[in-house]
Amino acid sequence: MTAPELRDAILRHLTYSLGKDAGTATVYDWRLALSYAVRDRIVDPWFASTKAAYAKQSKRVYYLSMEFLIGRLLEDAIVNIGLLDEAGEAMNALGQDLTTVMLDEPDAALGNGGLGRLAACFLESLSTIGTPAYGYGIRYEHGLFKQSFFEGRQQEAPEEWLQQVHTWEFERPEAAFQIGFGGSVKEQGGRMLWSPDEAVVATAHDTPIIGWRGRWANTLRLWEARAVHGFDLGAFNRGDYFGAAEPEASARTISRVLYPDDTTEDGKRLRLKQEYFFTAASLRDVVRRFDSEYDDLSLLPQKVAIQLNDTHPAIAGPELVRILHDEKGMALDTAIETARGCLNYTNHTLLPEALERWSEGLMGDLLPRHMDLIRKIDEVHAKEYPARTVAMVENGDVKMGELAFTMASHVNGVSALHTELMKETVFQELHALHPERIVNQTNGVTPRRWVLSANPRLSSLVSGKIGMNWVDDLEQLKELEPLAEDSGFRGDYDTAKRSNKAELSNWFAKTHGVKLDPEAMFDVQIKRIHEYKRQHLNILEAIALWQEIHDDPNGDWTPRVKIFGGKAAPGYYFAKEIIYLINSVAEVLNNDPVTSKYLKVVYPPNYNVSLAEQLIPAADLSEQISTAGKEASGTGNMKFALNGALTIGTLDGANVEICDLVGPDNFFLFGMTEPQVVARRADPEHAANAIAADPRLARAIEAIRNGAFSGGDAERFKPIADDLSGKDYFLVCSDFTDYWRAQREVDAAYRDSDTWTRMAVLNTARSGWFSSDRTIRGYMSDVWRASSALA
Ligand code: CBF
Repeated sequence: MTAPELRDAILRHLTYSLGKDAGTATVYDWRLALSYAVRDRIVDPWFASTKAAYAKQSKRVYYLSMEFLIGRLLEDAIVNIGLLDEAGEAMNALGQDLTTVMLDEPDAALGNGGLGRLAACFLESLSTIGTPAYGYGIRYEHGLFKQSFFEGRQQEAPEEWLQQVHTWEFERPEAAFQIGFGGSVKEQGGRMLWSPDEAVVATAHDTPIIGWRGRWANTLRLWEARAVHGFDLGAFNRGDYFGAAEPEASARTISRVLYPDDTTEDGKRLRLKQEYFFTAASLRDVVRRFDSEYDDLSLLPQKVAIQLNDTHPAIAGPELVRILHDEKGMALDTAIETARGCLNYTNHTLLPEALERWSEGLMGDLLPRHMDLIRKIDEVHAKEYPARTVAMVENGDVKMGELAFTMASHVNGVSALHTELMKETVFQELHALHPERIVNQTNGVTPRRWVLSANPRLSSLVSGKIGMNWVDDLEQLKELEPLAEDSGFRGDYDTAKRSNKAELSNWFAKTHGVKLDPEAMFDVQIKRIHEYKRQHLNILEAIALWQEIHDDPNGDWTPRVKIFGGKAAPGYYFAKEIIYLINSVAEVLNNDPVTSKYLKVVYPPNYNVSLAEQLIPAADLSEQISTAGKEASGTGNMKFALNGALTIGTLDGANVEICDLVGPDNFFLFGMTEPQVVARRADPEHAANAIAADPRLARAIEAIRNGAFSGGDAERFKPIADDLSGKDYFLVCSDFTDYWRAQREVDAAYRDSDTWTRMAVLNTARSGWFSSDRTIRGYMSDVWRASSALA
């Protein structure tokens, strides 16, 4: 498509789809018109892909996930269909700026963090590779909350992405399934019949996901909950206006918000309803599609691979058994085997609080037939493995990890270390019983979004040297390795980074009124706020550094800006205290006339995918400082390394593989290893000993305790100071001294700009393995046994 053709298409949509005149159209109108024009270009390859999958009778992959953190879609689509230049020209011809128009799109924040963003990267890679696939999830009316700060504290407001027209989706009223809850189970004619006493309708909304070069498009199908009988006219006519709308309001609750607070019983009930709602609708859809092509259910595992993204859709095991056994009449044992042949489970965390458990009472009440089947599945497994001591139902709880494991053909971890720890800890016994089941699939990120689009300066530098094929085959970045020794290339690489930093500084000045010196090191920690991720270790180091600069204001300090970004779960008290502390420290440091030229702390609110796309290309240093053994993989760490930020990190998650690949000389490693962490924690005095051994650490904690960041109020951050010097479960104090050492090495390295750039180039050149295309190929061969339909 040429630029003039695209311009005409945009104008056509502006006029006939939106009913707007070019003279009065706003940026929003232009964005919608452009999106429709681009979407038109995707529909044909999308249809062709669907038809090809049917024609070839391909095995399909179904990715079931409570979260798809897809972010903005317009730029992704334009880039993948190769229309970036044409779109720029077309918008210019219409008197508009393409970037401004693209930035007008709200982020679709249908996820919390890594797990949801991984799902989005996987969808794009599946389409790039040409694997017939569907993503299935929930069309949340409100995605992850909007974060703001009031006097340094996190405030949460509802996210409203659907208040604007969502141009990418197609509603499918014909693809709707009734999903039941509660009720009872009775035997009828030798079969168990579940009669729910409550039901909602799951309605499909499809978004095409186009792969790189526009050769294949898959579907993200998100379910919305609606009432079976929408509006109660009788109640309305009686004057009961609220009652008339009640069925609709109550049904819609299910797809209203991402992760409702589940600290209350009602919250838990709603969350389990959400999980069953989208899983059941998706499985119905999968079986319906299968039935339309085949009439032999034993073929199901050959034609269908279902990936459970964490335990959230683990109810898929009993639900598929229920469909096969209760509805289709398959023998129970065969139904269990057939379901297992289709299902696979990814574990994303070993944190005990994140391993889901549902009380038998709740499960039995909401899903009585599933509760029976879970007990049956457990019995069958126990019979097969009589020496087994772990059960799926224990102390009145259904353990979803055990259920997912037992009902899966393959179970995977998301980095080499995490997978080994899974075998040794949470799934130790199940692994011993099924030693072939656990496989590793280290995470990856899509290079289209995270390098090509996010970092155009680096991308054009790379493409100018090695051509464009790295975008399909990221390991080709290896060809840049010799260029690390080429001073001309290093100069260009450095210029690209400096320009990214200058751009970010301008943005900070414009949107937050903060002036950042682009010459300073940009030291970035962006991720969910969690104790195990240890943002408090980072801010503690900032405090200690601030104190040292004060001691020697004329010292040879390396200017640094510490940039934080991330949201805390609304009910997570300690994480919110950490946010409050960071903002309070920032207030003091940034206004300190002695130190602020060397050290600043900034924390832009409402961290999301789009902000990550801005921050990562401008970062010099990537903070990956979790307590070893706690971060399953991380994916931000990969994005930073690809974009030439050096990592300061522990041997945790995929940091281990990053360090191996880029080389320990190009990585600032510190901290205890996982076995050392376990050993250290056994010493009840670990924090006190660490503080006693490091006066710098003692002084920094003392400053928090005595009110240096709270106007003298010693109570304000007492919980943090007490935790650090007391329990300190995540071993901030025990790792502080080595972190400080590594940070000073970072300072020294940064002062030698040429050496720093050489290290950065090597990070880019050696991180190509972290493409999500590689990860998806791994799943295809080791887990799904699926192939590309493009071959
Ligand atoms: O595997 C993707 C990511 O998932 C998490 O975010 C999760 O939700 N459990 C982990 O915390 C990350 O380590 C991991 O990269």
